[in-house]
Amino acid sequence: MLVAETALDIYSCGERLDSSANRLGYLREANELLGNADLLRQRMAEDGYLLLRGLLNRDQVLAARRDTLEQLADQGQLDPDAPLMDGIQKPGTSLFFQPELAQKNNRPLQKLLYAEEGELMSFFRHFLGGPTRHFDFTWLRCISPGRGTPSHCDVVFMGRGTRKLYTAWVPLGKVDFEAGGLMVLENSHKNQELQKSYGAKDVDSYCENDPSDGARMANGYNGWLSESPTEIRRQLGGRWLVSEYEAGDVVIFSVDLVHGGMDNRSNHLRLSSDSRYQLASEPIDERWVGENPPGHGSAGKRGRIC
Ligand SMILES: O=C(O)CCC(=O)C(=O)O
Repeated sequence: MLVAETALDIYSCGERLDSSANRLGYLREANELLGNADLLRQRMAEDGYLLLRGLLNRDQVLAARRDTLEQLADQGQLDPDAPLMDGIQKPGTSLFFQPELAQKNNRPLQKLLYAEEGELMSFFRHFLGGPTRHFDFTWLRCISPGRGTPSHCDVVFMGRGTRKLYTAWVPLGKVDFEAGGLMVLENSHKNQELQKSYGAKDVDSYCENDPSDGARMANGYNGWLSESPTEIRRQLGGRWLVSEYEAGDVVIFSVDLVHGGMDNRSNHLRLSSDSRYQLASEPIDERWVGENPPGHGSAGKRGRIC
């Protein structure tokens, strides 16, 4: 099926993406490779991502959704007259990033993402070929109607350990094109120039001896590659690849892959989590581990002489 035939209306950062067949396409599924770790690794090298439909237990995903929405309801963020599981906000509130709702032990989301014998950890042991470690910090997103996440690569936020680090993007419930969801830029993980320039940055590092870089730090460099998905696609080539998602689906991708979020044009919150996995034997980015990971706070900043 050609995207052009379906007249897809995809928006990101307020821009409508060009739906020509050479500019917009669908993510391809990798489920048929699940039994073979070599083929999964080959596909990852080729595509920079793996879309795995129904890998996760749907009931566990919905339990994580319910628990997250209950926490938001307790905070008074949801419309009390709407069904909880619809995730309708109280008028006048705006939400985006809610990691603190995911940090507590024994919550359904923690079990879904990190239980040793759960589907995700088992998948990563198979895919990575050894004992696996995950970051302790979980990026939980409850995204209000409005703009999605600008284009970026994860490496600039978490590149102080191994580069063989993978993100699992997990929709917490159905995410159709109206609600948005993850989109990735085809073949961008193979762009050596990008990796040497943008991909060598670290959002929390700054030049102690360079006032302009220091100033940039003080202003809070946000790590985005571009806030125009149209312009970055024009510069880097490839197609934006998109999909609708169901509870249980997961997209696993490389830290070098350019990706972003589609705008949420629905009337409800879009819930998803992104979590990170690597071989336990490889170096890990210290900003994202421990009981209270320092993250991008002052303890995570690193000055250097440039
Ligand atoms: O869900 C989104 O809006 C973006 C997700 C993302 O940037 C990530 O998983 O790294």
